[in-house]
Amino acid sequence: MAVDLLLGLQWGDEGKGKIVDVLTKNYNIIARFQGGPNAGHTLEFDGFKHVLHTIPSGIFHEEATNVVGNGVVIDPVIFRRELDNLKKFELDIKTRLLISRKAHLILPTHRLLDAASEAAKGKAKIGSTLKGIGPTYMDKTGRNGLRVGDLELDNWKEKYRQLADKHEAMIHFYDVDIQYNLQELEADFFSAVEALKKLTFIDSEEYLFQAQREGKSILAEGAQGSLLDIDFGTYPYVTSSNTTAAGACTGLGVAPNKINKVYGIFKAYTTRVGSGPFPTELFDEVGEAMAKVGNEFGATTGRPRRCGWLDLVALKYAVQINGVTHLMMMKSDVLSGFETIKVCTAYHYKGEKISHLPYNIEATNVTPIYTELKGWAQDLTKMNSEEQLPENLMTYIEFLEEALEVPIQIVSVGPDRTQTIHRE
Ligand code: 2SA
Ligand code: MG
Repeated sequence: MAVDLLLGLQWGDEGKGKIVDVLTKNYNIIARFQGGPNAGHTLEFDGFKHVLHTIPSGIFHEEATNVVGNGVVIDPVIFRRELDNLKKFELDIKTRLLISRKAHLILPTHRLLDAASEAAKGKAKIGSTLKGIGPTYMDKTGRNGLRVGDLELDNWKEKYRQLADKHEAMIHFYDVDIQYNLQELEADFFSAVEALKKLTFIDSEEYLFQAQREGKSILAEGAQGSLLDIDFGTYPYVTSSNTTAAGACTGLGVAPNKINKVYGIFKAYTTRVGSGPFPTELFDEVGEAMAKVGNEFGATTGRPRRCGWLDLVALKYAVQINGVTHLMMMKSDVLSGFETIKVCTAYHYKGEKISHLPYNIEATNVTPIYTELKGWAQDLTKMNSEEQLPENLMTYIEFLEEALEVPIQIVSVGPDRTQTIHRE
């Protein structure tokens, strides 16, 4: 049985959590392969709104097993909080949630290092979520990291101490004013580790080989978005993992030839949280309206998200990098009421018109060239079939499909599970 992927094609917050939740009924296993508590996946159903960070978005479906893969980084403190928030749902976490022994742990000092590094950068800061993501992946590739599997060893605290002491020296090196009480942070960390140890640790790659052999279906759930990919994103304003399709291979141990469908999720417009270039960003009332109607605030940090028109140049790039086979357009309802809808179809770049993503997409380097389409005024949120969608929205959809050369299979018209239109 093959593995399907679900990935964000922009700068994150495309609505991956909602779609995984909608698709989960078709899969036996939902697996996260990268990122960690920097992610905020929002699910809404039965009048409930729930935000997940590290736990896969299939957790609310009784039949699904959820795997936190080797490519993920876990903060035991945040993980415990996530589990506490799930208590009211009375889920059988021990069997429904499996954690890779090879996943790396975020230490309290990783969070402090993240804060110190950002403070030291001043204006050039990445705008990270301050969850310790960058420093943890640095220790992973630097071969110093502490992994979930280490917690099963007697001497893990020695390894912890060594690493944390080194981090403390590094924090001083940054010479910035970071206030913290390490003893308190560590007490919290150690008690959260004990809670984590009560969960089920597995050799996840082996588990997933077996599952495939037994014909089980697997959905790999991406976090953040393709333009935040460490290799292909707007470096250095990116996250520290591969958010694109290849990341699912390394973050789960899935072979490339086992990947079947690649679902690419995008918003009908664009948002970005944190620093970094964003060619179609709007600084006017149109951008403000998108932010307000779309409730564009970070699901993890609460930061306001920057908003702008859809950037087809960037989207096409993401479709190609990931080999997207099915597109899903989210938050179409937010665009209702604009007289004109603009789409960036090319950039002005060094006196030329280009339709690919150049090395540098800073505003000083590229200017978006827009195609204008007619907007629609109808409220989409109660619509439940393609036939009901306004003609101008259908024109928008067809315009995008032609440019991207991939069909748009789902059009989302609201945050709830039920506000999802499936197209033939
Ligand atoms: P980090 O913390 O090192 O991964 O930050 C590096 C950059 O990656 C961006 N990033 C994100 N962008 C959008 N959504 C994310 N998740 C949260 C959400 C973010 C939030 O769902 O809203 O609540 O602020 C996410 N995670 C990381 C980040 O903004 C930096 O630009
Ligand atoms: Mg999010």
